[in-house]
Amino acid sequence: MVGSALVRRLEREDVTLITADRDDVDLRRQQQVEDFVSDARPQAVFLAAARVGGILANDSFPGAFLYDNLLIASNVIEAARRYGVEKLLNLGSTCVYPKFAPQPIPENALLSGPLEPTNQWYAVAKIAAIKLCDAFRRQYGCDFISAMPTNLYGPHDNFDLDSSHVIPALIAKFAQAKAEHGKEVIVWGTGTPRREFLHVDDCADALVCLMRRFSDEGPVNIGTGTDVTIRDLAELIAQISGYRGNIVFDPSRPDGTPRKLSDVGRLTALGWRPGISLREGLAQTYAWFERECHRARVKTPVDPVHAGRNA
Ligand code: GFB
Repeated sequence: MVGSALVRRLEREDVTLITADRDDVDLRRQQQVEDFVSDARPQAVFLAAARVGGILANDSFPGAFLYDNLLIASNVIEAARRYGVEKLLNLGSTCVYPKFAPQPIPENALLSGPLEPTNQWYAVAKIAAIKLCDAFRRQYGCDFISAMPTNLYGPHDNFDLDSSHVIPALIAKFAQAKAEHGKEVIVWGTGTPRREFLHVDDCADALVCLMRRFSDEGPVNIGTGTDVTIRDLAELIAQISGYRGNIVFDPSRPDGTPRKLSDVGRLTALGWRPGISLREGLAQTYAWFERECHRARVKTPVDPVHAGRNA
Protein backbone atom coordinates (compact mmCIF):
# COMPACT_ATOMS: atom_id res chain seq x y z
CA MET A 1 0.00 0.00 0.00
CA VAL A 2 2.70 2.55 0.94
CA GLY A 3 4.94 1.45 -1.92
CA SER A 4 2.21 1.94 -4.53
CA ALA A 5 1.35 5.35 -3.05
CA LEU A 6 5.02 6.34 -3.23
CA VAL A 7 5.16 5.26 -6.90
CA ARG A 8 2.05 7.40 -7.63
CA ARG A 9 3.58 10.39 -5.80
CA LEU A 10 7.08 10.05 -7.33
CA GLU A 11 5.64 9.96 -10.84
CA ARG A 12 5.16 13.71 -10.32
CA GLU A 13 8.91 14.16 -9.74
CA ASP A 14 11.83 14.24 -12.19
CA VAL A 15 13.25 10.92 -11.01
CA THR A 16 13.95 7.46 -12.44
CA LEU A 17 12.04 4.97 -10.31
CA ILE A 18 13.59 1.60 -9.46
CA THR A 19 11.32 -0.78 -7.58
CA ALA A 20 11.91 -4.32 -6.32
CA ASP A 21 9.00 -6.73 -6.41
CA ARG A 22 9.10 -9.35 -3.66
CA ASP A 23 9.23 -12.07 -6.34
CA ASP A 24 12.44 -10.53 -7.72
CA VAL A 25 14.28 -9.82 -4.46
CA ASP A 26 13.66 -11.51 -1.10
CA LEU A 27 14.74 -8.65 1.18
CA ARG A 28 15.32 -11.15 4.00
CA ARG A 29 18.24 -12.64 2.04
CA GLN A 30 21.32 -10.44 2.38
CA GLN A 31 23.10 -11.57 -0.79
CA GLN A 32 20.02 -10.94 -2.95
CA VAL A 33 19.70 -7.44 -1.48
CA GLU A 34 23.37 -6.62 -1.98
CA ASP A 35 23.32 -7.92 -5.56
CA PHE A 36 20.23 -5.79 -6.30
CA VAL A 37 21.57 -2.57 -4.74
CA SER A 38 25.10 -2.95 -6.20
CA ASP A 39 23.53 -3.46 -9.62
CA ALA A 40 20.88 -0.70 -9.38
CA ARG A 41 23.10 1.84 -7.51
CA PRO A 42 20.16 4.04 -6.40
CA GLN A 43 20.87 7.61 -5.22
CA ALA A 44 18.00 7.54 -2.72
CA VAL A 45 16.05 4.69 -1.10
CA PHE A 46 12.58 4.68 0.47
CA LEU A 47 12.51 1.59 2.69
CA ALA A 48 8.77 0.88 2.87
CA ALA A 49 8.94 -2.93 2.69
CA ALA A 50 7.91 -4.79 5.84
CA ARG A 51 5.77 -7.58 7.17
CA VAL A 52 2.77 -5.61 8.49
CA GLY A 53 -0.63 -6.41 9.92
CA GLY A 54 -3.27 -5.46 12.42
CA ILE A 55 -3.52 -6.20 16.09
CA LEU A 56 -4.52 -9.88 15.66
CA ALA A 57 -1.81 -10.66 13.08
CA ASN A 58 0.89 -9.02 15.20
CA ASP A 59 -0.22 -10.91 18.29
CA SER A 60 -0.55 -14.24 16.43
CA PHE A 61 2.77 -14.30 14.56
CA PRO A 62 5.40 -12.65 16.83
CA GLY A 63 8.34 -14.60 15.44
CA ALA A 64 7.60 -13.79 11.81
CA PHE A 65 6.97 -10.11 12.57
CA LEU A 66 10.23 -9.75 14.52
CA TYR A 67 12.47 -11.89 12.29
CA ASP A 68 11.27 -10.67 8.88
CA ASN A 69 11.28 -6.99 9.80
CA LEU A 70 14.71 -7.17 11.47
CA LEU A 71 16.21 -8.83 8.39
CA ILE A 72 14.51 -6.58 5.82
CA ALA A 73 15.67 -3.42 7.58
CA SER A 74 19.20 -4.66 8.36
CA ASN A 75 19.82 -5.92 4.83
CA VAL A 76 18.54 -2.83 3.03
CA ILE A 77 20.17 -0.29 5.35
CA GLU A 78 23.55 -2.12 5.22
CA ALA A 79 23.43 -2.50 1.42
CA ALA A 80 22.58 1.23 1.11
CA ARG A 81 25.64 2.05 3.23
CA ARG A 82 27.91 -0.39 1.41
CA TYR A 83 26.99 0.87 -2.08
CA GLY A 84 26.98 4.60 -1.31
CA VAL A 85 23.26 5.47 -1.35
CA GLU A 86 23.18 9.24 -0.74
CA LYS A 87 19.97 9.22 1.32
CA LEU A 88 17.72 6.54 2.78
CA LEU A 89 14.33 6.99 4.42
CA ASN A 90 13.41 4.14 6.78
CA LEU A 91 9.70 3.72 7.51
CA GLY A 92 8.59 2.68 11.02
CA SER A 93 5.30 3.19 12.80
CA THR A 94 3.92 5.03 15.82
CA CYS A 95 3.68 1.64 17.55
CA VAL A 96 7.42 2.03 18.33
CA TYR A 97 6.37 4.30 21.22
CA PRO A 98 5.45 3.07 24.73
CA LYS A 99 1.88 1.92 25.40
CA PHE A 100 1.30 4.79 27.80
CA ALA A 101 3.40 7.46 26.12
CA PRO A 102 2.33 11.08 26.68
CA GLN A 103 -0.37 12.12 24.16
CA PRO A 104 0.28 13.58 21.62
CA ILE A 105 3.37 11.35 21.45
CA PRO A 106 6.63 13.33 21.04
CA GLU A 107 9.50 11.63 19.23
CA ASN A 108 11.63 11.70 22.40
CA ALA A 109 9.18 9.27 24.07
CA LEU A 110 11.02 6.48 22.21
CA LEU A 111 12.26 3.79 24.64
CA SER A 112 10.81 5.66 27.63
CA GLY A 113 8.50 2.84 28.75
CA PRO A 114 7.04 -0.61 28.04
CA LEU A 115 5.62 -1.32 24.60
CA GLU A 116 2.06 -2.40 23.75
CA PRO A 117 2.26 -6.24 24.14
CA THR A 118 0.23 -7.07 21.01
CA ASN A 119 2.72 -5.42 18.63
CA GLN A 120 5.94 -5.30 20.65
CA TRP A 121 7.63 -7.70 18.20
CA TYR A 122 7.07 -5.43 15.19
CA ALA A 123 7.93 -2.41 17.32
CA VAL A 124 11.28 -3.85 18.45
CA ALA A 125 12.26 -4.54 14.83
CA LYS A 126 11.29 -0.97 13.85
CA ILE A 127 13.18 0.53 16.80
CA ALA A 128 16.27 -1.47 15.79
CA ALA A 129 16.00 0.00 12.28
CA ILE A 130 15.85 3.55 13.67
CA LYS A 131 18.93 2.87 15.78
CA LEU A 132 20.80 1.29 12.85
CA CYS A 133 20.20 4.41 10.74
CA ASP A 134 21.42 6.62 13.61
CA ALA A 135 24.46 4.38 14.22
CA PHE A 136 25.45 4.51 10.52
CA ARG A 137 25.03 8.30 10.60
CA ARG A 138 27.44 8.52 13.52
CA GLN A 139 30.01 5.95 12.37
CA TYR A 140 29.95 6.43 8.59
CA GLY A 141 28.23 9.79 8.02
CA CYS A 142 25.27 8.14 6.24
CA ASP A 143 22.33 10.50 5.63
CA PHE A 144 19.76 7.91 6.68
CA ILE A 145 16.51 9.17 8.30
CA SER A 146 13.53 7.46 9.98
CA ALA A 147 9.85 8.38 9.63
CA MET A 148 7.09 7.06 11.93
CA PRO A 149 3.71 7.22 10.17
CA THR A 150 0.54 6.86 12.22
CA ASN A 151 -2.13 4.28 11.25
CA LEU A 152 -2.39 4.39 7.47
CA TYR A 153 -5.23 3.40 5.15
CA GLY A 154 -6.10 3.68 1.47
CA PRO A 155 -6.16 1.79 -1.84
CA HIS A 156 -4.18 -1.47 -2.17
CA ASP A 157 -4.49 -2.10 1.57
CA ASN A 158 -4.90 -5.64 2.95
CA PHE A 159 -8.63 -6.30 3.43
CA ASP A 160 -8.32 -9.82 4.84
CA LEU A 161 -10.45 -9.82 7.98
CA ASP A 162 -7.95 -11.72 10.17
CA SER A 163 -4.68 -9.98 9.25
CA SER A 164 -5.73 -6.44 8.34
CA HIS A 165 -5.81 -3.15 10.24
CA VAL A 166 -9.08 -1.72 11.52
CA ILE A 167 -10.11 0.51 8.60
CA PRO A 168 -9.83 -2.08 5.80
CA ALA A 169 -11.43 -4.68 8.09
CA LEU A 170 -14.42 -2.46 8.84
CA ILE A 171 -14.78 -1.39 5.20
CA ALA A 172 -14.89 -5.07 4.20
CA LYS A 173 -17.32 -5.98 7.00
CA PHE A 174 -19.75 -3.13 6.32
CA ALA A 175 -19.59 -3.67 2.55
CA GLN A 176 -20.39 -7.35 3.01
CA ALA A 177 -23.21 -6.66 5.53
CA LYS A 178 -24.69 -4.03 3.20
CA ALA A 179 -24.53 -6.36 0.19
CA GLU A 180 -26.01 -9.28 2.10
CA HIS A 181 -28.51 -7.24 4.19
CA GLY A 182 -26.72 -8.45 7.34
CA LYS A 183 -28.28 -7.76 10.73
CA GLU A 184 -25.08 -6.93 12.62
CA VAL A 185 -21.43 -6.07 12.16
CA ILE A 186 -18.93 -7.14 14.82
CA VAL A 187 -16.36 -4.53 15.82
CA TRP A 188 -13.45 -5.80 17.92
CA GLY A 189 -12.80 -4.47 21.42
CA THR A 190 -14.79 -1.92 23.41
CA GLY A 191 -14.83 0.87 20.80
CA THR A 192 -13.15 3.22 23.29
CA PRO A 193 -9.52 3.20 22.00
CA ARG A 194 -8.57 6.28 20.01
CA ARG A 195 -6.61 6.16 16.76
CA GLU A 196 -5.16 8.72 14.37
CA PHE A 197 -5.58 7.83 10.70
CA LEU A 198 -3.69 9.20 7.70
CA HIS A 199 -4.52 8.47 4.05
CA VAL A 200 -1.59 6.73 2.37
CA ASP A 201 -1.38 9.38 -0.39
CA ASP A 202 -0.83 12.05 2.27
CA CYS A 203 1.81 9.80 3.84
CA ALA A 204 3.64 9.44 0.51
CA ASP A 205 3.65 13.25 0.11
CA ALA A 206 5.09 13.65 3.61
CA LEU A 207 7.80 11.07 2.83
CA VAL A 208 8.92 13.05 -0.23
CA CYS A 209 8.97 16.23 1.90
CA LEU A 210 11.18 14.52 4.52
CA MET A 211 13.50 12.99 1.90
CA ARG A 212 14.04 16.53 0.58
CA ARG A 213 14.15 18.57 3.78
CA PHE A 214 14.99 16.44 6.83
CA SER A 215 18.43 15.21 7.79
CA ASP A 216 18.96 14.27 11.42
CA GLU A 217 19.01 11.42 13.92
CA GLY A 218 15.88 10.01 15.53
CA PRO A 219 12.31 9.40 14.35
CA VAL A 220 10.00 11.99 12.77
CA ASN A 221 6.27 11.44 13.25
CA ILE A 222 3.89 11.60 10.28
CA GLY A 223 0.23 12.13 11.10
CA THR A 224 -2.73 14.49 11.16
CA GLY A 225 -2.54 15.46 14.85
CA THR A 226 -6.20 14.44 15.37
CA ASP A 227 -7.78 11.14 16.45
CA VAL A 228 -11.17 9.43 16.75
CA THR A 229 -12.60 6.58 18.84
CA ILE A 230 -13.02 3.20 17.17
CA ARG A 231 -16.75 3.57 17.85
CA ASP A 232 -16.90 6.89 15.92
CA LEU A 233 -14.83 5.35 13.12
CA ALA A 234 -17.19 2.37 12.85
CA GLU A 235 -20.24 4.67 12.75
CA LEU A 236 -18.60 6.82 10.05
CA ILE A 237 -17.78 3.80 7.85
CA ALA A 238 -21.32 2.44 8.39
CA GLN A 239 -22.71 5.80 7.24
CA ILE A 240 -20.44 5.83 4.14
CA SER A 241 -21.42 2.26 3.26
CA GLY A 242 -25.15 2.87 3.70
CA TYR A 243 -25.38 -0.02 6.20
CA ARG A 244 -28.32 0.46 8.59
CA GLY A 245 -28.05 -2.65 10.84
CA ASN A 246 -26.59 -3.05 14.32
CA ILE A 247 -22.97 -2.43 15.29
CA VAL A 248 -21.92 -4.89 18.03
CA PHE A 249 -18.70 -4.45 20.03
CA ASP A 250 -16.87 -7.63 21.08
CA PRO A 251 -14.86 -6.94 24.26
CA SER A 252 -13.30 -10.41 24.09
CA ARG A 253 -11.08 -9.00 21.32
CA PRO A 254 -8.04 -6.87 22.33
CA ASP A 255 -8.27 -3.08 22.34
CA GLY A 256 -4.48 -2.72 22.12
CA THR A 257 -2.99 0.58 23.15
CA PRO A 258 -5.61 3.04 24.43
CA ARG A 259 -4.39 5.95 22.29
CA LYS A 260 -1.69 6.62 19.64
CA LEU A 261 -1.91 10.32 18.69
CA SER A 262 1.38 11.58 17.28
CA ASP A 263 2.99 14.95 17.94
CA VAL A 264 3.62 16.18 14.37
CA GLY A 265 5.45 19.39 15.30
CA ARG A 266 8.78 18.35 13.70
CA LEU A 267 7.03 17.62 10.39
CA THR A 268 4.77 20.69 10.32
CA ALA A 269 7.84 22.85 11.09
CA LEU A 270 9.07 21.75 7.63
CA GLY A 271 5.88 23.21 6.15
CA TRP A 272 3.99 19.96 5.50
CA ARG A 273 0.24 19.56 6.12
CA PRO A 274 -2.11 16.64 5.31
CA GLY A 275 -4.62 17.27 2.52
CA ILE A 276 -7.17 14.41 2.78
CA SER A 277 -9.79 14.49 5.58
CA LEU A 278 -10.78 11.22 7.27
CA ARG A 279 -14.33 11.33 5.89
CA GLU A 280 -13.06 12.07 2.33
CA GLY A 281 -10.31 9.43 2.58
CA LEU A 282 -12.70 6.77 3.89
CA ALA A 283 -15.21 7.51 1.12
CA GLN A 284 -12.46 7.24 -1.54
CA THR A 285 -11.13 3.99 -0.04
CA TYR A 286 -14.61 2.48 0.31
CA ALA A 287 -15.32 3.27 -3.36
CA TRP A 288 -11.95 1.77 -4.35
CA PHE A 289 -12.73 -1.40 -2.38
CA GLU A 290 -16.18 -1.75 -3.95
CA ARG A 291 -14.71 -1.21 -7.42
CA GLU A 292 -11.54 -3.27 -7.15
CA CYS A 293 -11.85 -6.13 -4.72
CA HIS A 294 -15.16 -6.63 -2.91
CA ARG A 295 -15.72 -10.39 -2.39
CA ALA A 296 -12.39 -11.11 -4.10
CA ARG A 297 -10.23 -10.95 -0.98
CA VAL A 298 -12.62 -10.87 1.94
CA LYS A 299 -12.71 -14.10 3.92
CA THR A 300 -16.07 -14.95 5.53
CA PRO A 301 -15.75 -13.46 9.02
CA VAL A 302 -15.50 -16.66 11.05
CA ASP A 303 -15.35 -15.01 14.43
CA PRO A 304 -14.65 -17.68 17.13
CA VAL A 305 -16.72 -15.80 19.67
CA HIS A 306 -19.77 -15.43 17.45
CA ALA A 307 -19.23 -18.42 15.16
CA GLY A 308 -22.33 -20.11 16.63
CA ARG A 309 -24.42 -17.01 15.97
CA ASN A 310 -23.09 -16.71 12.39
CA ALA A 311 -23.73 -20.36 11.61
O1 GFB B 1 -5.75 -1.26 13.32
P1 GFB B 1 -5.51 -2.25 14.41
O2 GFB B 1 -5.57 -3.70 14.08
O3 GFB B 1 -4.07 -2.01 15.06
O4 GFB B 1 -6.58 -2.00 15.61
P2 GFB B 1 -3.48 -1.02 16.16
C1 GFB B 1 -6.92 -0.71 16.00
C2 GFB B 1 -8.11 -0.80 16.96
O5 GFB B 1 -9.28 -1.16 16.18
C3 GFB B 1 -7.96 -1.89 18.04
C4 GFB B 1 -9.96 -2.21 16.84
O6 GFB B 1 -8.48 -1.39 19.25
C5 GFB B 1 -8.84 -3.01 17.50
O7 GFB B 1 -9.38 -3.84 18.54
N1 GFB B 1 -10.77 -3.00 15.88
C6 GFB B 1 -12.12 -3.05 15.89
C7 GFB B 1 -10.31 -3.79 14.91
N2 GFB B 1 -12.56 -3.90 14.94
C8 GFB B 1 -11.44 -4.37 14.30
C9 GFB B 1 -11.25 -5.29 13.23
O8 GFB B 1 -12.21 -5.86 12.66
N3 GFB B 1 -9.97 -5.51 12.82
C10 GFB B 1 -8.90 -4.90 13.43
N4 GFB B 1 -7.65 -5.15 12.97
N5 GFB B 1 -9.03 -4.03 14.48
C11 GFB B 1 -1.31 -1.52 14.83
C12 GFB B 1 -0.11 -2.44 15.01
O9 GFB B 1 -1.94 -1.43 16.09
O10 GFB B 1 -0.92 -0.21 14.44
C13 GFB B 1 0.70 -2.47 13.75
O11 GFB B 1 -0.59 -3.74 15.37
C14 GFB B 1 1.01 -1.08 13.27
O12 GFB B 1 1.92 -3.13 14.02
C15 GFB B 1 -0.24 -0.23 13.18
O13 GFB B 1 1.91 -0.47 14.13
C16 GFB B 1 0.10 1.20 12.79
O14 GFB B 1 -3.65 0.38 15.77
O15 GFB B 1 -3.97 -1.42 17.53
